[in-house]
Amino acid sequence: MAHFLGLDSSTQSLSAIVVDTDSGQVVASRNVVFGERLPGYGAPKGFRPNGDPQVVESDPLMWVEALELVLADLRAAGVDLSRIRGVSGAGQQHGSVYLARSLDTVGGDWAEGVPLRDQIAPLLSRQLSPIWMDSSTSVECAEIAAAVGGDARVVALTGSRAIERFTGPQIRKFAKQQPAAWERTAEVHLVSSFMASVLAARSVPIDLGDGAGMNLLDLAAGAWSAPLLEATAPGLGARLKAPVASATHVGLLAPYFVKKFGFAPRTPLVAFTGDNPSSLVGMGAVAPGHLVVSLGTSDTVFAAMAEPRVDPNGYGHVFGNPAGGFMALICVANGSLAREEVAKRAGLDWTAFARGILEQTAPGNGGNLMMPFFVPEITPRLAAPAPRWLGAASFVAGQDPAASARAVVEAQALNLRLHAAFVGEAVDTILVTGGASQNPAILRILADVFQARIVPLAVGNSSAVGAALRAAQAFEGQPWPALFSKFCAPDETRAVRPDPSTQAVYEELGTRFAGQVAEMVASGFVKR
Ligand code: XUL
Repeated sequence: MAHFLGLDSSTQSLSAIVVDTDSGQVVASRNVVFGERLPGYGAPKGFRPNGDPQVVESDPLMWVEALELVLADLRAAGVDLSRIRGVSGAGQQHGSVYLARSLDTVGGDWAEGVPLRDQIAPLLSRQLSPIWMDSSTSVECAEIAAAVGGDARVVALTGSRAIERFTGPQIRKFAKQQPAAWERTAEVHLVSSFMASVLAARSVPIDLGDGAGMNLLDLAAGAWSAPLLEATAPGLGARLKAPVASATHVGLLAPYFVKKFGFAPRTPLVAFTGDNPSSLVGMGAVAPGHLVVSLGTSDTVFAAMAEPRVDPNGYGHVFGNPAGGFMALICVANGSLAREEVAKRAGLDWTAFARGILEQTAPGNGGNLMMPFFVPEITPRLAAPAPRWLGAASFVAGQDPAASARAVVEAQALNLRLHAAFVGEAVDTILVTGGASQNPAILRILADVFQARIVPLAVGNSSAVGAALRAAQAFEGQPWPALFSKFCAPDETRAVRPDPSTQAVYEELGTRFAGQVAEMVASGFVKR
């Protein structure tokens, strides 16, 4: 029987899923939530609180420890890891790990009996990794764009403007602010390639899917762009391996994992990719024509693209499609953290949150509109946390919990709708994934705001599923449609149809929301 392991190292947790491609069954899945299982890292939500809201960092050793925990959890659950025929994975995009020695110097194995984190700690040239929520590099973005001839050239080469959270601007800031540590850095990894390298105990290259989120990849050439490398940091080209296609067989699981967790000797690894590209696979959406909304720590909207096309408004990105070609994406930073913040202020658990929306409030929320921005926002570009409220003066979370719950979700859906045009043509069905897609009230609001049928899949965690399917496709050569029919089936029992009678309400609210966003952007919340 053919079992494949998919891993997903995301902002708040690390997940693992084992699929059996013969039976079409999910054999097991486990999730290690960093804040719960590894509280010693001081990162309750997966990143370290920082006095500056624009600086967001995580400890890569936390990811390494979580990797050992999740594999131990699978074993403890009775999963026979010796049956795994291939492993791949995904990582939160854009985050970077800095190493003083290339992981190739590790030589393909870790010392037995010594925890991995203790072996990797001395290799780091920077203790903390900037992650995708960091928005502190506006200056570096402007410098990079100026050095290569302007924003339009960065967009033409990489598919995105120079973007604060993207790896190139982050590398530039590090090299400028800590030149000695940059000098000591021998190798830079993305979260995805770092996790793959840990498993291989040697340096695994970045894939084209995730590599496109760095402001360094020449999309047309599928290679690092010489002018961008040069504009970013001295000697950067020597610190990155050439990027590889996502289906590349990049090595073998180190014997350390074979001995400790019972994998078969010489278990092969496929290149890891970004969580969103991996999710494109896990949603069965690698061909154009499917639109996906992912509701996680970040909310994203993405779709496969026939030809690379750039966002005239500067928000959208072009990443690599792991099945070949490209994908379009927009990303909203105020996803689950904003929903959780409102739920907390309103004193609601998720059941009460959903009930408040469905039973105690009506579409349009009596005209109450929230600007749902609690951390610096990517789409639209807003520098400061700016919880702003419109409507009745008394409308404050805590005083009207149900209305607050509806307000945050309606505003988030309107924000996605406002900015999603670049990603794909209006469709009558939208696939939905991510933790919040379990919530029927959120699906109802999405259906009504987008006037589209909202369809979750039967198997959750599309990013980890996508990783397992990529491993299966690479090693077994099974066609994508065969894998999708087994693991990406819609859950029609939870699908939600739009209510046409709500259309006018959301047109009116959407117009007000767009006006308010324009006002915020014009009034100095914008960074540059
Ligand atoms: C995408 C992005 C986020 C992270 C979160 O551009 O920044 O969706 O990938 O995991």
